[in-house]
Amino acid sequence: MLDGCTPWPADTAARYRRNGWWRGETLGDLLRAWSTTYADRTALVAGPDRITYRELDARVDRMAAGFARHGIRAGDRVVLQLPNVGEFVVVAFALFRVGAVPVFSLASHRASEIRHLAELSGAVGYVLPREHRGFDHLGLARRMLAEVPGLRRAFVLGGGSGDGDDRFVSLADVDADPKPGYPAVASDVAFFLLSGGTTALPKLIPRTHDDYAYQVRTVAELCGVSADDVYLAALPVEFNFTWGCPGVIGTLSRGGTVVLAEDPSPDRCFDLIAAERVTVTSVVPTVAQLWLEAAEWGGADLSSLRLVQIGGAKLPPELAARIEPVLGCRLQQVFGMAEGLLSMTRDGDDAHTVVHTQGRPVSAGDEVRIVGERDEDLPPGQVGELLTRGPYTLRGYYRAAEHNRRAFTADGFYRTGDLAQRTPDGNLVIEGRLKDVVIRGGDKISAGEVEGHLLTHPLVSRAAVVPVPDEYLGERTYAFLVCPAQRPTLPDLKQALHERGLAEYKLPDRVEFVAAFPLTPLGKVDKKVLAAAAADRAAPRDWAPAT
Ligand code: OOB
Repeated sequence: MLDGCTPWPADTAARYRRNGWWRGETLGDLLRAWSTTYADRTALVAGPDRITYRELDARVDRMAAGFARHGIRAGDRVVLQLPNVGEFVVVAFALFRVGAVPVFSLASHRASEIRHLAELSGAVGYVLPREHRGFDHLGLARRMLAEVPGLRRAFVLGGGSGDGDDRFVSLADVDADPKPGYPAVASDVAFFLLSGGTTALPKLIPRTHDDYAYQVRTVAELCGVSADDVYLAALPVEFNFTWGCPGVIGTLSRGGTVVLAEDPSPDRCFDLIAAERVTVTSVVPTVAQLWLEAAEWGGADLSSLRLVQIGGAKLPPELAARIEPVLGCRLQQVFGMAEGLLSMTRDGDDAHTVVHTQGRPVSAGDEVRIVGERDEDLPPGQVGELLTRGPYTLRGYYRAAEHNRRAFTADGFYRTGDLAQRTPDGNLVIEGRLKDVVIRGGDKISAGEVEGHLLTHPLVSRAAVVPVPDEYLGERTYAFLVCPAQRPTLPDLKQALHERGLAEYKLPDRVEFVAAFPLTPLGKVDKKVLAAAAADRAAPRDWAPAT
């Protein structure tokens, strides 16, 4: 396995193989097999483009050879930042085939995030759009190539640099005659997902070919995906939910059709659902709410939908109860994480289970513990931290030995930071979380990361970021600041964060200045008190000055 990753213990890996869960197949080889079986069926619909399985496989082969010709080798890391376009799928599989490892960045990431991901992963390449939603990615790439020493090449969708710099390659020129025999290995890392962020900077989650192929096969089976299904990728494709739960890969594994939406707005998605006869899709609760409102207006033809998966953040039961009657299809609640574990309600579940729980883990190999403060197992009905390990859950973040000692138990359980209880009939209910994260819409924002940026402002001496409940986004970001000398203006603060290259969605929605922070008996900032005060604007703020 790639240096810096934590492999599963040998006896555990052997058991996963013996059980037929890990089959020694790489994702690149699997695409070849699917394209042989489903040759002339439509694999991908993206904008005006429709491509068959055979064409997809051929494009992947040519691009893999193209990457090899441009010096990308097995084990090389490549930051992949593309919106929902067909090229995302082609690039990802081309890199899988070569044995190179894409790092799935978000299209909304800016200098701060891309620099960190490129440095941490030791990336040699960066795949990006020339421009997207008015943002000059090419300019960002120029900066990254200048600032990150190991980064050698930028592959640009929509053209090269245009000024003769040969480190910039047009993605269209990543094309060569295919050659057989790439060295990708199934037990090795296929790609990196990003952690939802409990630490100041995002961590990299290694996903192996073996573990991801197993996840996708299991979920596609559980969701009854067939060649008749049409999956709408409404959320960003690089999100684990969209990519493989069953998502893009799960649909391809069964001969179905993947339709890529530029954004999850009801306007765009309802047209695609009607035109392409979409049967399955996955959204976060915020998007589900927008879809419900739009569907209640009437006029949309959603009759082809059979299943809407909702996950990524807490789905309020009132919203859950409206899904089936308004959208006219089954609801599946999904509790998942880029790190691995997926828990889902099932087709045969009764209405109460589907509306009020997040279902059960998808694999017989998933081990879940709900524990109290001393890591003791709690009985059903009691709320504690959810720990998990299993055949598609990581054993360690990439190059993060110190953090891993805290994030995992000695016997390899991942501490999710989520608070959950198990119902007497074995379903999980997510009750909250211990980790210092704001879940704004579907986006995970690390409080520590935003605080770190706020603290670089010369007028800010202390910063604490907490979630505040929001009707539309579920949560918003609320920043408490201590500025003893003088208060910065809001536009000034926003501008400062912007200049530091922080992605837009991480900017605090609201800022409040206080004289001091409330402290816990151990002298730590008491974020529970801060969060309660943020939720209740009328609450007193007379916290004693910190000593
Ligand atoms: C998904 O993955 P991530 O990595 O962006 O975020 C994981 C975290 C979980 O640890 C939990 O805190 C929260 O998001 N979460 C939920 C939830 N689903 C995820 N909290 C409450 N209820 C739910 N249903 O978000 C993700 C990955 C794959 C499939 C679905 C979601």
